[in-house]
Amino acid sequence: TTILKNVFFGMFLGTSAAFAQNPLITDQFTADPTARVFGDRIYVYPSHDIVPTEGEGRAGWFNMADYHVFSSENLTNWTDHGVILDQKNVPWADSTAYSMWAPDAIEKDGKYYFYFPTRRKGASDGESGFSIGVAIADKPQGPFIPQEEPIEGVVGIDPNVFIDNDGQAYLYWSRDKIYGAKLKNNMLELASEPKVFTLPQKGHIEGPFVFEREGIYYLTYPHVADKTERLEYATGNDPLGPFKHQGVIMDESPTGVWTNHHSIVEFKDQWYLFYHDADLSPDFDKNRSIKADSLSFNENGLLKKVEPSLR
Ligand code: FUB
Repeated sequence: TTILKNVFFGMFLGTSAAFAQNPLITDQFTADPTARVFGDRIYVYPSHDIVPTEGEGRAGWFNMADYHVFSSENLTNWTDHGVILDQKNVPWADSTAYSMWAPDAIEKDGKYYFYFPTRRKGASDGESGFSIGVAIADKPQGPFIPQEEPIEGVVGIDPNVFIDNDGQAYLYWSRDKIYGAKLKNNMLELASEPKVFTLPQKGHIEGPFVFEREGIYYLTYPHVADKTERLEYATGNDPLGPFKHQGVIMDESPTGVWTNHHSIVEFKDQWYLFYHDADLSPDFDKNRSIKADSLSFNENGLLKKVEPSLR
C-alpha cells in the first residue's frame, strides 16, 4: 500500500513515517471519518454505526446513537476518548431517531466546535428532516456541550467547516446537492446566503470536504456516478467557488458498500485520505469501518488517485 511504501522510504531516509493499520478501529463500527490535527496528535471524529436491536434503530438502515472521538500520534495506536455526544442530550433532536450522521470538528480561538447532523423532533423522513447542530468544548476530546437550537437556515446532512487563512470560516453541507455559506465569527450562525454548487454531473452527491493547499481550494465529495459512491473533487480560487470538476480521488469500493465518506488532512508532512468501507461487516454495508491511506499531488496541484489498502 502507499502507506507501507512510506514506511520503507521513511526507514531508508532515517525518518519515522507513520503508517496506518486498516481498518483503524476494530472494536466497534465507525464511518464518515473527519480527521483533524490538533497539537501533535491526529483526532478522528467518525459516525458510530451500531447494530439495530428490538426497539433501537431501524433494521437494514444506518443506526447511530452517539459519537466517539479517537486520537493517535502515529496512525497505528488509537486512543478511544469515549462518547462525546449522545442523541439523548441534544435538546432539539429526535432522541429516538438513531440518526447521528457524519460529523466534523474544528478549532477556533482555543474552542473546539463539533458539527453534527441529526433528525429534528417531529421531522419527517428524508434529508429534509435533518438539521445541523453545534456542540462546544475546551478540548478536542470534549466534553462537548450542545447548543439549544440547530443552525438557523440550514437543512441537510454532512456538515463540513473550513477556516481560510484570513480567519473566515465557511460551512458546507449536503441535501442531494452541496451547499456552502460563510459563518459568523461565533461559528454558530450563517453570515451569508447559502450557495448551491452546480457540479457538472448527474447523480447523488453528498459529504463535502473542503481544504486549501498552495492557493488552490479543493471541494471534494462522494458521488454516485453508477451504483455506489466514489470520491471526486473540484478545484477553485475561492472557498465559495466557482469550482471546476477535476476527477476521481477513489473509485467505487469493490466490496459494493453503497457509501463512502472522507476527509483529507496533512499530518507530520504527509497528506492522508480518511474514508470508510465495511471490512468488519462484509454482509451489511451500514456497519462500516474507517480507514486511511496516504495521498499525494501532481506538480500542477491535481490529486493522484488513491488505491484503498487491504486489511
Ligand atoms: O453515515 C450516514 C450517511 O452515510 C452519511 O451522512 C453519508 O455521508 C453517508 O456516509
